[in-house]
Amino acid sequence: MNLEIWQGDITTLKVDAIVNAANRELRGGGGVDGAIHRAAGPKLNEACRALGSCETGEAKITPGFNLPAKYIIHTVGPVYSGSHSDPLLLAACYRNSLRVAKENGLHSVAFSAISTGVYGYPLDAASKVAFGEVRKWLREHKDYEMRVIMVAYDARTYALYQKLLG
Ligand code: AR6
Repeated sequence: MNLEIWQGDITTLKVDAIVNAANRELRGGGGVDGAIHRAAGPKLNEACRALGSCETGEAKITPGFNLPAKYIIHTVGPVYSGSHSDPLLLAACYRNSLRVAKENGLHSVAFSAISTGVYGYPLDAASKVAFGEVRKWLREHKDYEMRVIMVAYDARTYALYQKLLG
C-alpha cells in the first residue's frame, strides 16, 4: 500500500500537498499551522481570508506559496471532548483532505497529526483513526495513484506510527 511515515518538519516536504491542522477561521495560529504560515509567507493569509472559514471535519485548498509543497490542504480537526463525534469528525478530516487532493489531481499528500496538539486529542486514539481512515480511502481508490505520508513531528509519535504501519 502507498502509505509511508516520516519524522520531521512538514513544511520542508516537497510533495503535491501538505495537510495543515487549521482552525475554523483559517486565521493561522500556533503549532503546525503557525509553522506553515511562517514558511509559506504572507500570501497564505490572504488566500485563507478569501476562502472564509472551514467547518470541523471539512478541508479547503490553497497554493503552497513559498513552501516546497505545491498546495496546502487546510482541515479543521475536532477539539477533543470525549464524545462519540470526535473520531467521526477526525476521520472526516482525513477523508475530505484526500477527496480534495484527488479532485485537484494531486498524487502525494503529507498529513500532520491533526488534533493531537492544542486540540487535545489523545495521540494513541487519534493515530488509530488516522491510519484506519487513510487505509480505507486507499483501498477504495485503488485505481488512483496516491502516495500518503503520515508525518510525525516528535519521536513518540514516530514510534507509534511505526507500530501502526506494521
Ligand atoms: N511539522 C509537523 N508536525 C508538527 C509541526 C511541524 N512543523 N509542528 C507541530 N506539529 P497542533 P491541533 C505537530 O497543535 O491539535 C493551531 O493553533 C504537533 O506535534 O498544531 O489540530 C491551529 O490554528 C502535533 O502532533 O494542531 C488551531 O487553532 C500536531 O502537529 C489549533 O492549533 C498537531 O498539533 C489546532 O490544533
